[in-house]
Amino acid sequence: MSIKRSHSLSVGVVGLPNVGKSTIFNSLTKLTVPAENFPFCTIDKNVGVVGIPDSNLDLLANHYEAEKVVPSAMTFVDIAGLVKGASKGEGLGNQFLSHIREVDVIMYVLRAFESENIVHVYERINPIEDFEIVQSELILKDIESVEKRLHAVEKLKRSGDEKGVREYEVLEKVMKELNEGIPVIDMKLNEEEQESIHDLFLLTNKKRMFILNYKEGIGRDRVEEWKKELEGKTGDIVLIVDVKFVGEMATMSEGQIDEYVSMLDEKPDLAGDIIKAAYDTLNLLTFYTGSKKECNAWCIQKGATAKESAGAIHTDLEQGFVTADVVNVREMIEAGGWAEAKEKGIVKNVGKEHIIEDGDYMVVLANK
Ligand SMILES: Nc1nc2c(ncn2[C@@H]2O[C@H](COP(=O)(O)OP(=O)(O)O)[C@@H](O)[C@H]2O)c(=O)[nH]1
Ligand SMILES: [Mg+2]
Repeated sequence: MSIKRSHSLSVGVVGLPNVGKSTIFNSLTKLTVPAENFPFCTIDKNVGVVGIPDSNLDLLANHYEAEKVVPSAMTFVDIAGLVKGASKGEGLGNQFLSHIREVDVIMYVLRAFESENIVHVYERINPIEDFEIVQSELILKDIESVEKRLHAVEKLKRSGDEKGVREYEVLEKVMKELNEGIPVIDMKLNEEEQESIHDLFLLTNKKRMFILNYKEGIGRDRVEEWKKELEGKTGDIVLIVDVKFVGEMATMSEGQIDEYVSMLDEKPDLAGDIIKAAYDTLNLLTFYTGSKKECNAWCIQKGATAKESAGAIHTDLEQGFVTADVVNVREMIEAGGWAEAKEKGIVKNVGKEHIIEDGDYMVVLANK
């Protein structure tokens, strides 16, 4: 398994025009806590980094009375609407497809609301078909990439080069399934096959999650049915969100929000729900480091070792990794602190192959 060592993972907001992508993007940027050390920062108008609210990190920072608190972050990219023909450059298609190449997870926003004023490009409400239209464009783009690579590998294959022959076989298999309309992520490729297409960064090889942008009036039953159908088709997480309402909430005062929310069963938590879904989609966990100077939350793929996790903090810590001390962050604080936790015997000293767990607090010892 290859583990991405990064403080920040990125989510691309993808869908047809006029489905609520920018409304979501804008709300996310407003709804996440803009604390001193992790302001929402807009890199450009379509890219934003959101600090992930985290109660464990709050506890830890409080415990150390930390001077600086750095949460793990999620980058959102508002990718302009894709339409039929985008893969051939229709609209500004091609350019935006290249933005998708850079994200870790594709968040499809699908329209499940009616509106006389806001035109649906295909003049009907059908989120399932909309998903298929957009995904087809990504598939077409992948076909292009695989085709190019097939040509390049053909010579190698003809020369009898063993690696070339094998790669050609994999590419042909992928090509055949793409032509049947199957995205790479659903092809159940084994590790070796994944390895040989890795460098192509295929668009449909990315993890997906879905937002059904729903408004009363379309019928809750219908939306629930679409959700089930999408879940069945993809096996992915599908959230039903009233995007416009959440967007409006982002501009309301605390008092107005309380008044609104008192009429609902529970407070909608768009940022929290989306971040949790993205974490689950990417199979991530959070671990912590801390001192009086600085407390950090880090995210990494489940299954990562102590050494790989050290690499998320700093590459030097991974290269020089000797050993690590690990304890659940809440248990450490409940014990009264690091020294007390050690005394109590709940701190484990672990080697490089030890698998890190969600909520671990870690101190790395490394040769620099
Ligand atoms: N009626 C209604 N309008 C919405 C909803 N979500 C978004 N909109 C509106 O639809 C238009 C397009 O939204 P936008 O977020 O810009 O869509 P994008 O093209 O996907 O980025 C805007 O005028 C939004 O206010 C919704 O749930 N209901
Ligand atoms: Mg937009």
